[in-house]
Amino acid sequence: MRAEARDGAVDLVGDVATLRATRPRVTYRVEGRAAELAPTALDGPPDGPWTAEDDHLRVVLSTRPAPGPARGLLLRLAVTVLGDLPVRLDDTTVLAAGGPSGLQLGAGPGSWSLYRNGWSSWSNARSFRMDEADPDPWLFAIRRTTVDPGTPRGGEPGRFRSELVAGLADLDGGGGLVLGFVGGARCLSVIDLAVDLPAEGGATRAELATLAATCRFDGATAEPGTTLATEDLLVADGPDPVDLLEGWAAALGAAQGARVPARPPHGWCSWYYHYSKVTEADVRRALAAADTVAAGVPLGYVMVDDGHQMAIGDWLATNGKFPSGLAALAADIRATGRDAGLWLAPFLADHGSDVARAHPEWLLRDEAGDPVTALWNPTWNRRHGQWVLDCTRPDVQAHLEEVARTLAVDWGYRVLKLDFCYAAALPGVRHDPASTRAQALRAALDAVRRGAGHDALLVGCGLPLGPAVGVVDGMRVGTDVAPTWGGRVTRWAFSDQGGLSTRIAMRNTVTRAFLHGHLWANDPDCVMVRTDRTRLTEAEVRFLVAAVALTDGMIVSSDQLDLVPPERLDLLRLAHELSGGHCRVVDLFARSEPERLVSTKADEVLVGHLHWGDAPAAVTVTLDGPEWDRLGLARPDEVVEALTGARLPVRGTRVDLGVLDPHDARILRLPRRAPSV
Ligand code: 9PG
Repeated sequence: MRAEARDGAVDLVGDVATLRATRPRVTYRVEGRAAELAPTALDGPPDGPWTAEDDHLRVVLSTRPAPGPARGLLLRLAVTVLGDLPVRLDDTTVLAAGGPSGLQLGAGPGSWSLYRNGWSSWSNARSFRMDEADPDPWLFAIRRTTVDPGTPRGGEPGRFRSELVAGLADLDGGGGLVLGFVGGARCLSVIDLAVDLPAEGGATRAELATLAATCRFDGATAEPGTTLATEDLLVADGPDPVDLLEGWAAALGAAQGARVPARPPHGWCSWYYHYSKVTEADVRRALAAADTVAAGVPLGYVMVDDGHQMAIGDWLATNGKFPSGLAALAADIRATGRDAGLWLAPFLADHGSDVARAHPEWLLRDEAGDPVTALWNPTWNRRHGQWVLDCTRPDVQAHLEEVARTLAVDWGYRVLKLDFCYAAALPGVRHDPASTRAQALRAALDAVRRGAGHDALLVGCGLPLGPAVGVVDGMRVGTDVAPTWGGRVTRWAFSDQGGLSTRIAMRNTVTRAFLHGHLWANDPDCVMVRTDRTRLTEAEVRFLVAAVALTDGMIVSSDQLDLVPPERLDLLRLAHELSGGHCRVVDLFARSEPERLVSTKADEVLVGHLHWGDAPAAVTVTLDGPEWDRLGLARPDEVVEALTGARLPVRGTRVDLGVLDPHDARILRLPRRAPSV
């Protein structure tokens, strides 16, 4: 891709896609008044950099080739404060293309599919056709934990907002475009796409209205003479939009020093069986079972999830269900050769917590001076919502560091699950007026990392993606699984995003698979294989195992292990055996619920089929000739299906999987030819 100035605007010209007449735009405030720098023309040489200014700001837009295989362009906007008044920066739009000819890609919006990524771990990510609507969840409780309140969606058909990255595919021609920020520690960011749809009954075609990529400075104060730069925006086009998304993830991971474990961590977690009622005895029973009935299942850590704490915010004091205390329990877990893990929501504080009572000045407050409420969770406090710490305060950072040091270093909880982290990035009036919301969250995460030490394993949860890269080792990429699939009522109640639903959780596991190994190890959430206290069918358990194994995510058990039948424990073992490949979600853009996953390993290729449908269906896998060759596959007469053990005949390029139950899955194990030298 190359940038060319034309008539005071910039064109980004690629082989597959061209963005025309893009210009930057900045919204800001001076002495309380809202202003906008929206140049109608940019100055500068044909290949940039290009500038524009008003009385208060000068912007400089520069481009450079992106390193790595993406062959894209990196765009950056630098904003300098002119004059002698401080400026509060709001949105800096690095590029905005507009009008019907603003983006040339294939035959136009009628054949486009947009990959839309959500804000945090729990937020929805999937592809959309242009005539779809993408409203935020209507239920306040779900909206509050999954959506950035600073970037709400309007929800009209044809109006989309993706966070951090967006991909566009031309479903007819096959090519695509990615717009993604390759930094997330300084700014939260959004990509907006608006398409004007044909009028009811009218003959006009869908047309681009706007495509814009924006870094959010959240009103951060910039003093006169200072220069702030946006995160770099990668713009890349190419023949394969799935590859483009993965190329963006690789670029972000490299730019922000991602921590990627050599192999994804694995273990046991108390939450999805015991929930908040967990006791010390439950954890000790799991520990004993891990060495006996479940001895063949790799369980690297044993984690005490939510339910140990005296109060949200007081992480060093246990309640009566943990009589030995946290330090003794960690020592006993570690004595078995496993790592000890602990859940905490480090940036939250309950009304009744010691931390909130002792330090009311630590609480994040709104413009009116009232503490910001992050959520209301009746299992923690029926009467009050949870407050948030202002993590730009040095004393709060010192506190976070000390808590993490005590838990991870002094007591030995080498694995910390950091939950509800979005709270630290909520809008509010902060101690440090120069801090963006992303920087406030990043400072909070950095403090935890400093305290926990370089070797601790930090797993992010309820965490916006961009600021987490480079701090966390593992990252939840979807909403909570549940011992139920989640049918139509769930879909309606959660607006088909967020909430507690194995189906919705597994969709993100698949749609965010390309982040894995580039930004962190993906945590798809726990794999429940039990037969007690569950309404998951055997098919749904297979689906869960298949999705987690094919995407190579963390494999975390959350059953009462001594009650799990041996053949179900075998499924956990099988998940380990099947994982380890590089996953490609073939129909990521073609389907909102992708069903075809290809996991490539050294000696075999696993072809997975996920059946999302609510009715049984006959399924055939077809691999065309070039695909067999590209994957280096031997062409056996029959192949093994991994989840049922069936041997299935190969007929030409087709394998008949038979009739799949609702929410079932199959995995074909295709041996690769020995690599030719
Ligand atoms: C512990 C759980 C588990 C789980 C996390 C997270 O809005 N809510 O009230 C709400 C409650 C729980 C929740 C998300 C939202 O789940 O994802 O794995 O650790 O916390 O409370």
